[in-house]
Amino acid sequence: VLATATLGLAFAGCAETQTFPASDEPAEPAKTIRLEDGYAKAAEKDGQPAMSAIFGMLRNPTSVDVTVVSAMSDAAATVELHETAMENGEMKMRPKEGGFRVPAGQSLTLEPGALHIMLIGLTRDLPPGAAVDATLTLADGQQVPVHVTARDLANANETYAPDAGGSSNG
Ligand SMILES: [Cu+2]
Repeated sequence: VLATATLGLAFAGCAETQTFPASDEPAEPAKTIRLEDGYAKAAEKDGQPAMSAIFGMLRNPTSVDVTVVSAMSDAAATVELHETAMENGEMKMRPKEGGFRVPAGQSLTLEPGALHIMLIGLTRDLPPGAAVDATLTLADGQQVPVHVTARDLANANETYAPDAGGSSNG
């Protein structure tokens, strides 16, 4: 009789303990990527060109590969995921095919002259210190908010691939 009672208790306990063990970890475990040490290039709405970009380190603390497939921001009419590459002896940037893939447990650096989140057609001036918000969309549909601050970047003026460059507008 005693054994049967204990077994019954064990079952009941099992059914009630489906929750995760208590811990002191922050409420939000790392479920997806995040942008660390992010910043944007300070630029003017009526600048020539009216473009900026977001840089930083995309860190993926999860156990699965994560791919950023697109991005948007209220600071720009168009936001593209860009890479910079040598073309005919000139550094040019162009949309990164397939987006930004961040392998499980690794990180991907976005920096001037390399991968970056391009802001095309600025909707407002982005002076140094200005806040820039963006949203990254992942391959699985998740959306990751990004908050960065604009700063002066003297050496982040690249030529956008669709524009041959070199001509002066009158
Ligand atoms: Cu670009």
